[in-house]
Amino acid sequence: MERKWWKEGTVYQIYPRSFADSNGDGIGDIPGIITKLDYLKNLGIDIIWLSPVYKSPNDDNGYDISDYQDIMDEFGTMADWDNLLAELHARGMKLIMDLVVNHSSDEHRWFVESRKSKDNPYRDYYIWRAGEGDREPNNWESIFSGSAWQHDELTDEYFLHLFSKKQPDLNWENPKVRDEIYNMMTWWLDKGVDGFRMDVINMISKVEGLPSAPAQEGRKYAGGGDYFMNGPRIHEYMREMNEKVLSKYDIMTVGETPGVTPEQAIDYVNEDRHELHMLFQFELMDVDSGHGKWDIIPYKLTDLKRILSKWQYGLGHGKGWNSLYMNNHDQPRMVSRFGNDETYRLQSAKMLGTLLHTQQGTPYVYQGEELGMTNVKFDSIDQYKDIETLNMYHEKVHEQGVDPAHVMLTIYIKGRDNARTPMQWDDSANAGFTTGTPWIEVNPNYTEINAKQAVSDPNSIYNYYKRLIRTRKDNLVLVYGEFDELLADSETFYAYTRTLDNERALVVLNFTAQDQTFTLPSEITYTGFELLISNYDLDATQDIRTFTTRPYEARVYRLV
Ligand code: TEU
Ligand code: CA
Repeated sequence: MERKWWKEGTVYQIYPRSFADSNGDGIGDIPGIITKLDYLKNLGIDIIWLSPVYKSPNDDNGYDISDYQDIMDEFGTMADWDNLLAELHARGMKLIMDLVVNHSSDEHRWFVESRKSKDNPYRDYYIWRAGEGDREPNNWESIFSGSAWQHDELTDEYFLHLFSKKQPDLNWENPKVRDEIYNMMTWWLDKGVDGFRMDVINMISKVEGLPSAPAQEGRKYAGGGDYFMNGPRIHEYMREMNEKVLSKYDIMTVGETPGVTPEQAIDYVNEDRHELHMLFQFELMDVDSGHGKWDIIPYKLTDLKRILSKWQYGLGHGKGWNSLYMNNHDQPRMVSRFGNDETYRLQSAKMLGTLLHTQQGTPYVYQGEELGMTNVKFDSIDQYKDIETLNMYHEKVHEQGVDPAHVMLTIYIKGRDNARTPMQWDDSANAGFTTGTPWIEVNPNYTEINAKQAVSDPNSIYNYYKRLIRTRKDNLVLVYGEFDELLADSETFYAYTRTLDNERALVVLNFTAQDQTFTLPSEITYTGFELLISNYDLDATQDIRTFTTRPYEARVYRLV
């Protein structure tokens, strides 16, 4: 076992727009983040992943970048950013930046040039095609609704955009594009950043000829994922990036890779491959998706466990390394989705946190998760800001005639703005996020759920997370130990052991809102045990062969 800082550390994701506003314009900013670093340090965070802070017209809140080497005006200046990095490093913390290079903004100077003429030197920086008659070059659907192609009058051609039409896809086939990107990455690394989270990095290689996807009945466009996810040249690009850039620094890399299986993941993260350190898998995020994310289907605990355990076994024993997350800026709030955000909000948030910090992999905490922040239900679609949500609503309600009330329900369950309401710092106006008018409304439950309350309450989710992070650090078996599942068929418990040489830990999680009796399978033998952490008060000397758990109870023992 080779120890690595990016395996032992805990990552905290900051979505800057919604984190802390320092100047009252209603938008979170870098000086605001700096004022909260002690709060994060106190929690035990080692690594910050900062969602994009680059220059951007904000069609997709910074995931549409118009200058990769400058800072968005609303967020501050490069001097502020330098200051952030210095303040983090002074506290022994690291910073990883979001790298969004599947696409840029249409306001990036490369695209401004590219659209000018068919023989512009930047034309081939993007993916331009002639139409099929008066139709798009193929039938791919944009992930943000409608066609993935936009017609441009000036040259009468279409450009590809897998996301919004203000996010044209870069043409990775062009070696000049790759060199520009590698140079830009090197520039940031030389400034001292500690790694990258790579946005939809498994979409950068498209199948040659860009073939149409099989038509879907009653639908104008179809998902083209088979032709742009894990495409033919993806590993060539990843190895080139590693060789030319990543391998020269002691950094951490995590690829965001929708649709990847554990077998495919190994090809990205196995050490011998020299590509990336870890990936964000989406199988858990899709556990409740039928035909696409907005078709919400029920699932059982065994479905959730099957997915997580498959990834634990799939990347275990040195084959790879997992990233452990249950929410981020694109997903509903973890406690609302996988726990119980009413009667058992505290207990279930702590139980889910226990799961994330006791499997093999690097845990990611999304801002507000440590407070048990919940989903939001705005009355009107006008209160929503997210482009994915708004495009979907428009298409469903105005083009397909779906009942708006039904669409609103799906937004309450799955909409990205659930994660983007402002961070709840205290119970003053606007949750202490801003003295002005926030760019998106705060969740009205901030009077009860906020950081000020949580930091001072020994029983809070925040203080439990603090202990959890400490416990993982103090017990390397929880970091490096191999995973073995117990009671895989149980619809009540998720239980597993972790084993590292002669160290062993046992994790028992009650996923229900009832008291439940747990019996340790007889093949697990022990001569003694020590309670490492639990979300309930309990008699730690009580034998563990069989015991009663309370709603959403979590226990972690060390076995000897
Ligand atoms: O998201 C990638 C992605 O695949 C999205 O479809 C994501 O799954 C979706 O938002 C869930 O509804 C990344 C970023 O995380 C996201 O914020 C960006 O909007 C997107 O890429 C484009 O850059
Ligand atoms: Ca601000």
